[in-house]
Amino acid sequence: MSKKEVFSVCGMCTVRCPILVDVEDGEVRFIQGNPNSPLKGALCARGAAGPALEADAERPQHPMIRTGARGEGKWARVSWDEALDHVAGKLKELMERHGPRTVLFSDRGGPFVDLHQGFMRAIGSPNYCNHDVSCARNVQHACRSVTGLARTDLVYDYSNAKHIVLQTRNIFEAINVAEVNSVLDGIAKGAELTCIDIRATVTASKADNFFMIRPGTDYAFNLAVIHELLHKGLYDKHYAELWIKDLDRLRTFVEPYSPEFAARECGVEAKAIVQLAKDLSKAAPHVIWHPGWMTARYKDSFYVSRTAYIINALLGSIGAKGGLPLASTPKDVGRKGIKKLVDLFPKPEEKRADGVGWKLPAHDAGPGLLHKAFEAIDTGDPYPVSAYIAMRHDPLMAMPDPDAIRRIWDKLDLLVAVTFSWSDTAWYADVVLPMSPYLSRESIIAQKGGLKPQFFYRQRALQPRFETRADWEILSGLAERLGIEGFAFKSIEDIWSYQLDGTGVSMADLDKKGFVGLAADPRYLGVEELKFATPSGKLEMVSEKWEKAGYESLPVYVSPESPPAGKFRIAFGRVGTHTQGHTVNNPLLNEQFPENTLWINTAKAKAMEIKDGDTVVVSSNGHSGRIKAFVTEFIHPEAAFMVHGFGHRLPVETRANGKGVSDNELMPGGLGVESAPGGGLAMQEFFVSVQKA
Ligand SMILES: Nc1nc2c(c(=O)[nH]1)N[C@H]1C(S)=C(S)[C@@H](COP(=O)(O)OP(=O)(O)OC[C@H]3O[C@@H](n4cnc5c(=O)[nH]c(N)nc54)[C@H](O)[C@@H]3O)O[C@H]1N2
Ligand SMILES: Nc1nc2c(c(=O)[nH]1)N[C@H]1C(S)=C(S)[C@@H](COP(=O)(O)OP(=O)(O)OC[C@H]3O[C@@H](n4cnc5c(=O)[nH]c(N)nc54)[C@H](O)[C@@H]3O)O[C@H]1N2
Ligand code: SF4
Ligand SMILES: [Mo]
Repeated sequence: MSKKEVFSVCGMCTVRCPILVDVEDGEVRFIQGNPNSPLKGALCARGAAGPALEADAERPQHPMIRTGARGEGKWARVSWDEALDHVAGKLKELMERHGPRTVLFSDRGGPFVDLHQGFMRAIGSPNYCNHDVSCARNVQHACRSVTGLARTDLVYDYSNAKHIVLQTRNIFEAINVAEVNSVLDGIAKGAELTCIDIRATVTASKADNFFMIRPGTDYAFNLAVIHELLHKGLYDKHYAELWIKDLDRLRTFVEPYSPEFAARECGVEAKAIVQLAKDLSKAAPHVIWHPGWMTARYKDSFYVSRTAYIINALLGSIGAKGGLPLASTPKDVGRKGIKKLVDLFPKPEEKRADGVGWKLPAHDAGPGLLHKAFEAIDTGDPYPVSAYIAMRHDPLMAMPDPDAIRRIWDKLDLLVAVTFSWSDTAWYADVVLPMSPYLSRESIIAQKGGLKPQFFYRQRALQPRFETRADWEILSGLAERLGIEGFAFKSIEDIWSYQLDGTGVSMADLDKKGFVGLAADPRYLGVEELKFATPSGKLEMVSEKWEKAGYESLPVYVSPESPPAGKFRIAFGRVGTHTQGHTVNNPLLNEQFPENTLWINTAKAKAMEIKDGDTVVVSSNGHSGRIKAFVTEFIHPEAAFMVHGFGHRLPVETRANGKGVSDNELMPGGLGVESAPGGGLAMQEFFVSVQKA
């Protein structure tokens, strides 16, 4: 009998918690959180269901090349050599015809994307994108517009906070284990919790103050809070003098947005907003007004996030302990960062197909704007995009109006899916390259900033059960066939030693605990020591960069339309037991939560003679789905909420097939509806009809 303990990293969602895996005779016996990490061995339900993913045969088991029409589900089983030869051959042909820029790549983001970005550099295409237009792009750009920094350059220091405001954030169900634990630590130490949502979530149930607001009115709410802070002098004047630019313009702008105004818009009490502003001011600067995470919801979502950062700025909490302190890089703590794979090759000089960096000068070039790259596939403007590799990404489930996406993709000469589970995207692809699940692959070393920066990595706990490969093996295999020696790695050790070169950290160091902390103590800066990256070096209430790109910094609030009779505003979010669309067929998690339901308000349901548990038909955009109604007074009457990720229709996923409804299908023309200055899609700008079945 052989037994071993392997430090690794969970892969059931992109949070990537550190884990310790007990392996016996080549099988996983137990997974726990890495006991060396500050998480003290914690894992969420999805993390615990990892072995079920490994054991599941309902996933792509070998490479496949399509033999029927796209989406028909007819495949030829091929060897890895055949599959990689085929993809590399096609890529070569298309790159010769249109130049390397014709290749588009997208992934799911996260700490290991340097490998993917490195591959795109290696082939010479500027068109690397990630999923973020359907997630947090608005937060990222809102943060840049106020502070000049990336959103992850600011830490949420929950455990030292005195007041935490969660707006459009359901921390206790949309889980990041470290975050859940530090919010609980903060609450245990006396932090007040305020929750602003359109429905009562688990997070709301733990809150001291809960505002159930009318969907899409958060911007009005935030402007009223700013109004109170400024007009009652509740903001941090010393901090403002040091760091805030254009405060007077902000003051004048918020004049009309009184608490009474917001109360009418949002359907909450004016005096509760007044009280909230007072409470925040008392707790300042140890306040976190969360700027949101999944904010691809409304046309003004960028401004909701932006005003959240502005409120934090007025309270002096940007940079403060117990607020949003600045993350440290290895360099900040006197160490060297890992060497990046993207630096192996020069940056392509070509313009990006999505327009970022030239047509759109304010937006970050890193992960670009995927829906705009799809537009380029469709129009051929600015140039032909003919090949697309979706790696660990399922845009047909994750982006609005999948019918429209399929029509655009039909113009591609090559569509490749690299994935560990079946997905709508893989099913529609020309080639499926099956990736090993996280327990049977290793990953590159990742570097994480924070109060204490660290390096961490994933080891392979098991050998792959089927003919699947690690991401680095797949991309190296393609590079080799494309004749790019510099990216054709023969072993993961070669990559690791390149990455660690010059850092003073060895693999043996990483093996001791599964990660290496680069600083002993958290690093907080004094208020005078802060540094921001805006053109002015200040926190910009009026953003120079965004104004120059043609976007207002402080636009007038526009009241969202209320749905007509019989219709609801579509709303969505997460549940603790599933990750997006890709765990719905997991045997253990499917048992816990097999299908989504439609939350609708009791009074509305009564008028429509719908009772709790009745089957209803929800429809829009030529799609209708049958779904059970969850009738509750704990949701705003204008909204119909469903957990995202359901409505699978693939015969190869017997547990998920036919269960629940896909929210994305109910968003006609959704690829063109966005919060333009943030680049995030606006997926809650749609009404759906609901009828009793
Ligand atoms: N309508 C609507 N659309 C949404 C959302 C919504 O709530 N409503 N949510 C949005 C959000 S927040 C996001 S982040 C995106 C997510 O959208 P995606 O990134 O597309 O979703 P995932 O299901 O996380 O992962 C996609 C694929 O990656 C594969 N995969 C391969 N390896 C791994 C791995 O190691 N880990 C993980 N996690 N997956 C792997 C999975 O098999 C899966 O098929 O969708 C967004 N789209
Ligand atoms: N269990 C689990 N955890 C996850 C994930 C997962 O798939 N499963 N995914 C991870 C990812 S990729 C992300 S991005 C995060 C997302 O983390 P969150 O953004 O916190 O999660 P969501 O559930 O998408 O949305 C949060 C809340 O927004 C509310 N909401 C909807 N419309 C409005 C509105 O108009 N105003 C206000 N104030 N609230 C509104 C919803 O009711 C929901 O409760 O979760 C991460 N953690
Ligand atoms: S939050 Fe849960 S699923 Fe995500 S990485 Fe951590 S343990 Fe895994
Ligand atoms: Mo996300």
